[in-house]
Amino acid sequence: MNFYTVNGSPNCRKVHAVINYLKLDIQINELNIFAGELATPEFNALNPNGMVPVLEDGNFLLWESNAIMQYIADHADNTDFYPTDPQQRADIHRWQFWEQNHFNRAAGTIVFENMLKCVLKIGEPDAEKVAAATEDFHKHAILLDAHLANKDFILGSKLTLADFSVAGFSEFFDTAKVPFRKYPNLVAWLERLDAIPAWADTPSLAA
Ligand SMILES: N[C@@H](CCC(=O)N[C@@H](CS)C(=O)NCC(=O)O)C(=O)O
Repeated sequence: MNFYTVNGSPNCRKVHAVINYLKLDIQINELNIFAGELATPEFNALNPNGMVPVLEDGNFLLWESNAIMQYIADHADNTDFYPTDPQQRADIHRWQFWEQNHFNRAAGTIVFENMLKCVLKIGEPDAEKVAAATEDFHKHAILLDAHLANKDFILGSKLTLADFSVAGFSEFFDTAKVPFRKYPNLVAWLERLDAIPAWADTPSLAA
């Protein structure tokens, strides 16, 4: 299998961490977004959205980070990380939908406005967008913090795909002033993740 990724992409990091955690034999192909490598006809044939991550398994092409995480996790023997029990699977999928539609949509907007715009030299943060996304973030962080009150990980005592998905943007939270430090259970959970080598050693931005 081939994994196409861009250094600095939180959605790619999520997949890359799964590859490392499950020790999967998948070829990593790093693309340079600044050199236009996501805008070529060749890359468009892999993903017509022009986005990473992408997985290629023979003739099968898969985009969308959470779908890729599920697919590759099914190739491992580790049934704790992506259990086969239908309710546990549905629970993981629920959190993966939630992170894309709510938590990381809010966090990702703050990261884009407060950090990426500066890195990419494409203007100042839009204060109205930051304020709206921050309000939204608090709403979702309150829920996550309460959920994690007596759990080590999102599904309970064991690490699963859900944790890597929801934590996708976390390495940028401090730099981008995402107000997560108000939420002690959320902070403690991120610290537990950072103690897992496969997660900690797979940052979006290589040190
Ligand atoms: N929902 C998609 C989002 C993918 C996405 O936003 N990828 C970004 C990098 S994190 C990208 O490729 N951006 C390039 C562009 O928009 O031109 C997923 O989870 O895979």
